[in-house]
Amino acid sequence: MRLAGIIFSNVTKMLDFYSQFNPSPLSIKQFIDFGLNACEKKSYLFLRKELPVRLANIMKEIALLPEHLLRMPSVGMVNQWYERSFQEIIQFEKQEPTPTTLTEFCSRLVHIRNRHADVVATMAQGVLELKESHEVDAGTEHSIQYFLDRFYMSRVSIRMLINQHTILFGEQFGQESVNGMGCGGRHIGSIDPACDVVSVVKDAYENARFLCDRYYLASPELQILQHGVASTQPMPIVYVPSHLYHMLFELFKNAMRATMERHEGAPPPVVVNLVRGTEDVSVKMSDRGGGIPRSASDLLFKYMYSTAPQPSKSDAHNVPLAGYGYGLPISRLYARYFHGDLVLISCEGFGTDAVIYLKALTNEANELLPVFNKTSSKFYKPSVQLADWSGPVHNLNTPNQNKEKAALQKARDKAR
Ligand code: P4A
Repeated sequence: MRLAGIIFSNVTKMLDFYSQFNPSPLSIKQFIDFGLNACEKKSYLFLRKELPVRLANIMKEIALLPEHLLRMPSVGMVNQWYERSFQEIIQFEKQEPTPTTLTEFCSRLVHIRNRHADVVATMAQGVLELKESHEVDAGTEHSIQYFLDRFYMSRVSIRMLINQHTILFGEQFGQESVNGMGCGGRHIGSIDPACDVVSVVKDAYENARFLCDRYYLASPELQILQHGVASTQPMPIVYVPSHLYHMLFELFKNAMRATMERHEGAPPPVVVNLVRGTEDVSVKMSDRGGGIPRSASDLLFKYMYSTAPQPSKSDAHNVPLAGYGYGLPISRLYARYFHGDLVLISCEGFGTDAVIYLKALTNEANELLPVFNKTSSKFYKPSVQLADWSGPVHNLNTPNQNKEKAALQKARDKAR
């Protein structure tokens, strides 16, 4: 008992210590410059401080979650994973970068990455447990949305750091073998300095089409345009291909599902427009799937609304395409992670445009990281917000939120 107490108070102290530091955001340019002059000792010295800082910053926010949510078993499990990983990394605090220590550090990072593999699904389970056991008011829902955006963004950033280090310095992974990105050593960690947007678009399309064909026995064609004209030119960008793929795959699944549900007979194509501007690279995906009303489009990015029981294993073959899950909110985080964005512009009755914006310049593509401080912590104490704009005109008996949800449910049911 006494030993547990000592360990507990020590970890609490270390958390307080590391959470005082702000995370240091890196730009894609810095990741690349660092990777080109790869020095394992420098990387080790940076990460043994930066990883605990990022972990401590987000763990402080976990501690501020609504009591009800913190008590859910899945959330407790995630919390324990973070505590364990934090403890393991601060073991390196005073260890000189000897060859043995560097090797141990690398395999510890791989171990930690595996431990956290199911964090997204487990946290979603926690939110589900909360919804099933408690009435969730609007203030709590807002806090949870605020937290999950920051929590998943923190996780994306920590995985980025771990991937860069382990791909650059881990010996068991040759440059060629990670995530099927074996394009002859061009990659710098998980970054491709000549990531061909056109081939990532085609790849994501083919994989979404596979699911679409299996479910609907047909699928929309793909049309790729550059600056509005048909083109077979590659468009290289400096980016993390897996992040871009993740966003595009999600958007293709939605576009195909809406299109197939709307059209019997020949479905209209999904059109992807690529443009490189001076500030942004924009990828716009347009479908003619009938669109969704404005009141419902915000809900597509809400975790609480997207959270629904997973289909049972025996039903699994019935829902292969899009549907419930954190697909859109997490895709938007990937876009925002390097200061891009993902927006939906829907015209109800016609179709939806989804636009991914990416920074065109590597020195402007900085990590966007949650920082724990007094300002952020006040978002976890939902205060009563008095409206200072008149509300929408609506049926007195129907709270507006319910109307929006009903509209989205209707759009979804149509798409089933
Ligand atoms: N119309 N437009 C979209 C959807 C409908 C849409 C839709 C019915 C709604 C929910 C869903 C999948 C599709 C679209 C492209 C998008 C997003 C929504 O990127 O055509 O599953 C969650």
